[in-house]
Order: sequence, then structure tokens, then C-alpha cells
Amino acid sequence: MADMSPMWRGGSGRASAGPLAGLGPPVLAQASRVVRKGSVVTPPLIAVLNGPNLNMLGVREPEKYGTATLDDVEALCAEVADELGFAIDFRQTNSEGELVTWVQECRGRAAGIIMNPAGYTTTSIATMDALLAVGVPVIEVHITNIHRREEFRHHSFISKAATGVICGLGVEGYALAIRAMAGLIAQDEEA
Ligand code: DHK
Repeated sequence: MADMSPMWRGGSGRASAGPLAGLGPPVLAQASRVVRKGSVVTPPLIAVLNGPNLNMLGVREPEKYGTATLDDVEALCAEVADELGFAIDFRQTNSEGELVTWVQECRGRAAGIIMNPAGYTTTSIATMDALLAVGVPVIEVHITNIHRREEFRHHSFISKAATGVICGLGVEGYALAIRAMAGLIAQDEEA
């Protein structure tokens, strides 16, 4: 198993490792849905990847993005994932290359990817290509309704790789994305 970056939540300076890195404990979900690998029972993994400036949530333009911090968003995702029997690997980076690498390393590990690409939404063909290469369901999340904002925010390269897009519902959009992803993964398993 290739290692991911030893730091996760790259931009926030938090040094805890996620299950993708194999460097620390995953946010374990209850074992209602499990994947058996030998004698080890592991809940399926959803990667929740966040792009640039989302480490500033809580202080960043709160009139648009709200007052919840990225830690609050991670706790929300972990709670919903736990309820549904999934583990999450929740990360943030300000670097496009790191985001691309994290996406690539989801191949064969994560059952789905939820991404708020933030400022890379409108620019990153590389992130789109990586998502297309991984071959798992992708849900794109934006806290704000990008279509009610400046025109340059309207076009998303990431949407071309996404099964669905959630925007404008605040950080609750992440919780909705986890629930939707659980459904997509179940469909994949049935197919
Ligand atoms: C977050 C950003 O950082 C912006 O660059 C996007 C997105 C919108 C959000 O709503 O979560 O344009």
C-alpha cells in the first residue's frame, strides 16, 4: 500500500494521520457495514477532501461561509459516517499537487470521494483528471451557492467527474453528501 502524505489536513497544521496514510487510527464507524480483509474487519472508507482556504472556515467571510470551523465539519462528517457504518478520511490542503496525489491514492482504498475543491473548482483540470482516473463515485460539495455568486465561480471542471453536486446548503451539504455517498456505494456493491 503506497503511503499518502504523512500530514493530513495539510493546511491547518494538524498532524494527525488518516486511515489512507496508514499512520493513525481512522474515524471508525460502527461495524454495521464492514469489509473483511483476512481477520481484520474494516468499515468502508469515504475520503472527504477539501481544497484551498477551507482551513480558514470559521473566520473566513462568515457571512458567506458561516461560523463553523473545519474541525466542526470533520466532526459532522464523522458523526454521519459513523451512523451509517463508514469510516472517513478527512483532509484539507492548500496545494493542488497534494490534492491530486490524495485523489490518486484513493484508488483501491476509498469507496467514494467527497470533495470541496474550493478555488480549484474553476481551474484544476488535473484534479478532474485524477478523479476520473480513480473510478469511484464522486460528490462535489460547495458551502455556498456558487451559481448565485460571481460568474467566474459558476463553471466547475470537477463536476465533469462528479456523480452529483451539492451547493448552497452550508456545511450541512457535507452531511448530505455522506448520506448520498452511502447510497451510491451500496448501489456499486449491488451491481
Ligand atoms: C469555496 C471556495 O473557497 C470558493 O473558491 C468557491 C466554495 C466556493 C464553497 O462554497 O465552499 O468558489
